[in-house]
Amino acid sequence: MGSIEECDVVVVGAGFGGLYSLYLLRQEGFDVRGLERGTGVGGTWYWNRYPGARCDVESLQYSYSFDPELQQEWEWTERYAGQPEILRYAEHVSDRFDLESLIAFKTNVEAADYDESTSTWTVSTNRDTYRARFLVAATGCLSTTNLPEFEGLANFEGDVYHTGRWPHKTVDFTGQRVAVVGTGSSAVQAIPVLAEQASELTVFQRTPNYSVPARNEPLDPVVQAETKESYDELRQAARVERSGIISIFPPNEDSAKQADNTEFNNRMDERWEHGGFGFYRAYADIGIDPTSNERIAEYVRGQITQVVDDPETARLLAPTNTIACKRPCLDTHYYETFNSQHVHLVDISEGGIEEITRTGLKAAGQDFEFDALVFATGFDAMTGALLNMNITGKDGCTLGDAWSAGPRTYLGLGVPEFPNLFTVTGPGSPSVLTNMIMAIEQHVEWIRDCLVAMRRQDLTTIEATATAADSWVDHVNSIADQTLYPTCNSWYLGANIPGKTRVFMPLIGYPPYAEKCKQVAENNYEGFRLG
Ligand code: N01
Repeated sequence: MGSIEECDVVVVGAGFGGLYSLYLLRQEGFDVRGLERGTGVGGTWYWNRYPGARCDVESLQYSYSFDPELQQEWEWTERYAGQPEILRYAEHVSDRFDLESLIAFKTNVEAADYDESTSTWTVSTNRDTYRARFLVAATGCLSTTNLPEFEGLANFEGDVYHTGRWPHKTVDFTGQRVAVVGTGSSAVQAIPVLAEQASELTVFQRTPNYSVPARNEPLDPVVQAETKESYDELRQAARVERSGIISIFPPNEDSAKQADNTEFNNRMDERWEHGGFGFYRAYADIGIDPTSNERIAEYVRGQITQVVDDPETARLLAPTNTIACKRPCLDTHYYETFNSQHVHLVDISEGGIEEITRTGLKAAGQDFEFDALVFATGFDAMTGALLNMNITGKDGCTLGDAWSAGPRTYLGLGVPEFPNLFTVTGPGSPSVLTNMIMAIEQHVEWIRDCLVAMRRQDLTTIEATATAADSWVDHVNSIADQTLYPTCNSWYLGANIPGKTRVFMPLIGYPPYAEKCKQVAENNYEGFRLG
């Protein structure tokens, strides 16, 4: 039985959200503790060590902006940083600002209970217990892995991996027969690298995904130096851009369906050749007009047909659903990989994985034998990590019960019946639909300002009102309903997890959201009850 530690704030998670929370709250004189289940900092980039793991936001923009010296001194080596480099960056930030001394590692939150009589949270872990006025959940949007309950999985005698829980050692697949289940962003990154090692690589695809080339390359030192010279302008421009990312292509206002063929093809070719998410901003109506969307989808299908030699494989790889209503993928030679003789694609859209056997698996009516199974089956996104903490608020109300019809937050920051709990990039905030680090900075700074304002006014509790949360959830949904996002079975909707309530979780539109948060604070935290 561990000890009970008293502090002002407990921050759960030592990824980018947790590290920045610890830094800012300590700076304001709060006694703050970090709890992290891993043995080191980095969050997403600590766990997702699968071959090929790489951020698909460009490195110069997927980084903290809060400290001018930090952003000047850190040197990125590639256009898109790989996982080892991002993890080194997180470790550097932790060392530079001496954050590790605030964090208890290998510490898993087992329960968090709110005590109304003292207005404090008791956070129980596998080690010590913590009692704090405030609880900040910086637990990440994609941190609870989804490993479906495949029949017979325990019987498999080879090695089993999940991309989101990759072992902390080098895994060498040389000479092995490897299966990959899933074709989302993680698989799209891992498959080309696994194919370099495996003797046979078989990909089991339930739904094909659209992917655009990343065109990763060593970062040009001149580009890096020029960016650093005008970093403040770049960051400021990103904050008023929905994606939080500045592309070399300015966002266009015109419609894809109205473009003439030559203009359309030239524009799409240029963006395809340049690579990156700028492709999806070629026309303003990709996300709202089905005809425009289909025209861009058809362009990508055309590219797949050109790249993939075998017509049947190309047909299977070509998605037919709305483009970009699931999270788009960026790749390095994903489609090309299927031209290798030892890489096979199996369509499991009809029957799924039927069974895992001692020596492999059964799917599409066939038996396959493997040395290793790699599950790239994604995450219980946005709510999984929060619900796993077994949080209980006022009157014994559990977060699981409060969210049985889907997550209900105000601004993705506060939850009615759960006073003094803050969710960093929680459901109902733009989070995964914008540059995550930018979204994290905005949230953590808002929380810092809130706690400072409360201290100044001698207040001890803050709780989102039910009315504010209800109208916020309606607002999030009404914006999503104006787009094509709800037309796919995406993890944005929770549709990837059997039994999860289907509701669109992130908010579309970062700049108005940040403005709204600012106004709420200026109006003395309108929509929150202060006590
Ligand atoms: O997970 P996913 P991911 N049987 O949920 C399939 C971020 N990310 O880890 O589409 C068979 O996208 C599932 O099939 P279907 C990014 O935001 C970022 O790849 O449900 N297959 C799908 O193909 C991304 O969106 C980077 O039919 C099953 C796959 O598994 C998010 O993380 C890199 C199945 C899961 O795809 C999640 O990506 C990587 C079953 N029972 C990830 N269940 C960056 O570069 C699921 N599947 C920043």
